[in-house]
Amino acid sequence: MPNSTVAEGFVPWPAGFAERYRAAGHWRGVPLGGLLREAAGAHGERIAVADEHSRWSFTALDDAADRTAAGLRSLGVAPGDRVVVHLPNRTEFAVLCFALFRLGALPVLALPAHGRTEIRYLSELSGAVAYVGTGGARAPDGPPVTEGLREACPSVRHLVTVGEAGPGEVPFGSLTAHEPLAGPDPDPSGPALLLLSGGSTGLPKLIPRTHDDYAYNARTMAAWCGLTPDDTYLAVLPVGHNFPLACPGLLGAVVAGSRTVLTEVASPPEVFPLIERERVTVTALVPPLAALWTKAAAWVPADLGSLRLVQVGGARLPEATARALPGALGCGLQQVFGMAEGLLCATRADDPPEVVATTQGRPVSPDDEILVVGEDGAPVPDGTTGELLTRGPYTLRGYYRAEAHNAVAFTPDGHYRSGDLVRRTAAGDLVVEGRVKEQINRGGEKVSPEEVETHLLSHPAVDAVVVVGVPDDVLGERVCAWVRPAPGADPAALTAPVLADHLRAAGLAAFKRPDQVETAGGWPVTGVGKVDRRALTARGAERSRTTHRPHQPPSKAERRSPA
Ligand code: OOB
Repeated sequence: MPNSTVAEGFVPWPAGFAERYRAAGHWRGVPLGGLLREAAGAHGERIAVADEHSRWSFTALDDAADRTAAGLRSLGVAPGDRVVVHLPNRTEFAVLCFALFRLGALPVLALPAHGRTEIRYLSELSGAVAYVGTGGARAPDGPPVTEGLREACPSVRHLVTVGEAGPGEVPFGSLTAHEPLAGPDPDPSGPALLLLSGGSTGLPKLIPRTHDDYAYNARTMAAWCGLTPDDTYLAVLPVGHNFPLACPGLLGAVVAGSRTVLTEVASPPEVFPLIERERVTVTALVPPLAALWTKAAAWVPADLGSLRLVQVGGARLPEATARALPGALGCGLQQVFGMAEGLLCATRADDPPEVVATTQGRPVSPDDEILVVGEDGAPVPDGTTGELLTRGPYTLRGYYRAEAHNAVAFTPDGHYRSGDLVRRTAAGDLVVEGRVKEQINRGGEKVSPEEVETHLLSHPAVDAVVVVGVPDDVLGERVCAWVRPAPGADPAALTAPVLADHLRAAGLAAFKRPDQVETAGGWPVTGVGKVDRRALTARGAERSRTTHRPHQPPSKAERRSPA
């Protein structure tokens, strides 16, 4: 029986827009499972996905998806149900997601780094009926991920395990032992999956992506990157993230008949030999990884000659890295400014090198509408920085089950307020200049200050806390916690490792742990009485300069500062 709650939490495009996107050929009415079916027809025995454990042809993946869909159905997973997918970069991720697409159930895409807290939150928010992971007892760090999940979140009826299943867990492999599912296709205009947002304020939200819009997303990016069946795409970023999943990523590769290699390693000594062995042609990186690979090319012995395109996105790419990367890795660079909410901007292979080095490109669809507006909400001229608002054929019209938030996150005419500050050049390319949203971008990983603050507040020695992002040479930004010690607590005991342990025990992802901790008796407030986060960011940067360079005499400004 279809689960009506999916539709209840989903905001569709107004009918006029939907008609326009169909008429333009953007929305083809083919569900995501159908993309794999088409690829199996066209590319049959060619390899579709591979990792160090297994390789699947398009035909074999297509068949496994049908069988796994039947296996999930036999567990009681029904069309419209949500299933938390918490898997590393392994081929099982592809088998499972296509099985869920076939069934019309929705993957809720968690990241491998997520811990018990995030998994519970996502399960509750989505009302998930099942969780698929690599075994609750094998949390990389922190408490077992699935410990108490079913009790805390009674909608979760099944724990499915890739690898060795523990007591009460269903082995993933047993799901494929079923006869292929023969059922009706899901409605292509309905939601197909739920992506996790970085969060503009408060806790991360769920982003519904429909079959139609996500297929268009993947197809458009595959074309933008010129993917063909001769390409091999390397998924090195966590494939549950929109960038390596569909920009063009795994889905774009399936659409184009390219091969996807999934890997759990990212460090040059491990991944460069893999690129050589698999003859990888295209991959996607975040800026810190792009900088590391660029430097490592000089000292890691491997033939990277197969690489033709490296996409970099998720956070601001320093210009120096953008200029050095093509020469060092011997390939083209594409800057990508994207968001799980939809809009994708990217540079193109035929752009002048200057544009590729200094801009984040332009929207990839002719029907992406963008507005750059000032504080008064009115559009600003090209060359002036303002907030980016957008709507289009693959940009959401509302977060899932978030009515109150949607009222502020969207304009009345349906533009999504990205929270990003951009400038449009005369040629129409966008340059990301900053943001207005309260979010920390730690090397592409998004951290909600409020979420970290909530967890730090539960530490007995913490009386009050404010979390900000401080500029960092390697990460772009690091997580800095300003802590006011509780009365009687020893400020010297409130170190980064101590707070990290607290967050680890709470089951929060490692990338949210403060890299820097500063103590203070209070903080500056703005004219309207709110915490002055900008001042705390500046102070955090200043403090780290003074504490991390003990051998340098303090500058005049530092000597004057009371910090
Ligand atoms: C990608 O998606 P999300 O949802 O993790 O994060 C989106 C946010 C953007 O709103 C922006 O604040 C930031 O990440 N961002 C960039 C950027 N690309 C993303 N900031 C500066 N420069 C860039 N190139 O991060 C994402 C999704 C699809 C493709 C690529 C990245």
